[in-house]
Amino acid sequence: MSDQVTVVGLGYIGLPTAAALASRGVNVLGVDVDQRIVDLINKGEAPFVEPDLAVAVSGAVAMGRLRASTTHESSSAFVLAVPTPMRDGKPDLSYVDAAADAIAPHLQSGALVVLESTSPPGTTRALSARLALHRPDLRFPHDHPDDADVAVAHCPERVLPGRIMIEIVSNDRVIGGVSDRCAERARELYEVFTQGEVHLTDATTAETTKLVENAYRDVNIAFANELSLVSDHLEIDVHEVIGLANRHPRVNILNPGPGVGGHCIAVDPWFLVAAAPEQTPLIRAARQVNDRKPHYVVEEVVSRAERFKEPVIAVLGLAFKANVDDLRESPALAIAEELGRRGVGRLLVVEPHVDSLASPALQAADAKLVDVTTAIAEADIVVLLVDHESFRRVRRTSLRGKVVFDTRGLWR
Ligand code: SAJ
Repeated sequence: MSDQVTVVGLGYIGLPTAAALASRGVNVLGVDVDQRIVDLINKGEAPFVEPDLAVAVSGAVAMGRLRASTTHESSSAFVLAVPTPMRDGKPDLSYVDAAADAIAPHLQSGALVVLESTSPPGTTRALSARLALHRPDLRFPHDHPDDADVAVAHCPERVLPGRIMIEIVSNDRVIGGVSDRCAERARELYEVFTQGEVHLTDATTAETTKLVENAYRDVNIAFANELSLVSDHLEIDVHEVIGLANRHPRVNILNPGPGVGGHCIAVDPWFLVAAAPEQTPLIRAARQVNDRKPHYVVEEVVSRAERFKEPVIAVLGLAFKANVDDLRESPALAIAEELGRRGVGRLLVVEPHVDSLASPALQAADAKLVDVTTAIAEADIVVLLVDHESFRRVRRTSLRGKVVFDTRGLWR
């Protein structure tokens, strides 16, 4: 069997993982269904913005350690990093199933299959069973824990967008094997590039641990967001309240914002709710608190706009969080679009990480993408939605005479 590692799915997790392995001298085949992504990578280019990724990809491709393809080959290990979204209130595992079906014909005795995608409890065992259906000639660990031909494990990604290339190496990893032997086998692969500690457990515990990490953050952000509503109601400054409360040695409250976005924190807690609906009222409530926050922000802007005849509204930031170009599941984008749909006023949008407004709702509202200085100069109302570093540098004097709605507390 070749010593090649295949990484399936060349997105925000798969490509950095492929580059990290390749940079340690592993021969990596990256497989993706998107020909455009495959072509870019083979030219040594990264298809999305992430600090240090482009240089890692171009180096790995130039060294001949990383190549991309839309088709599979036999490999000693397969790492699945495909999306696991929520669809119609349920985890959608169709991409995991499709990846399993695609790699099954290429499995040989001794191969390792690792699921990195954030997944509901039980997914890795089900993956083993699905592979077994395709390959009755091989023994799989859900049926043969001690003498399987193929090892199957879960190693959830835990990297923070914006810091992926650092965290992919430095974070501790949790590896859950369908059997103990599977976990040991996966450890060998991850120790090639991981400097953090590698912790072994069973697959269901690893799956649940990952969901718990993101639910923990979601619940804590929801607490901060709820405090922002309480403080508005009491007409006090939530950031001052939190800052003072955090002076207590055992209190560490997160930052309120316009809502929770991205494809992880806003999604993963639902996997826990789906797995244990009766046991998760708190996690569900936190999701609802965070999901309601963008609507609250819209209503607040609408009420501030009422005193202007033809209000000009500057919306600062569309990304789902600071210093990234990722607009997926972004509360800031949702707020800007809703303001556009409601026709609240003339919209001036600032997002330093994009060069055009692709959103049909913003186009229909005739929103203009402008720089921050122009937006503030022309605006009656300035709504800060994302705490991008460049917004921190805005001169406070330029805000004089404007109605300022700073949802992140950046300009306090
Ligand atoms: N947010 C706040 N207030 C805060 C912190 C965050 O409103 O105090 C908002 C952000 O603006 C953003 C959302 O929450 O809209 C999520 O941002 P984030 O930075 O908390 O997390 P993600 O989604 O970029 O990455 C998370 C990370 N998980 C944890 O920190 C527990 C990362 O380590 C995971 O690998 C990633 O999810 C993932 O892929 O699951």
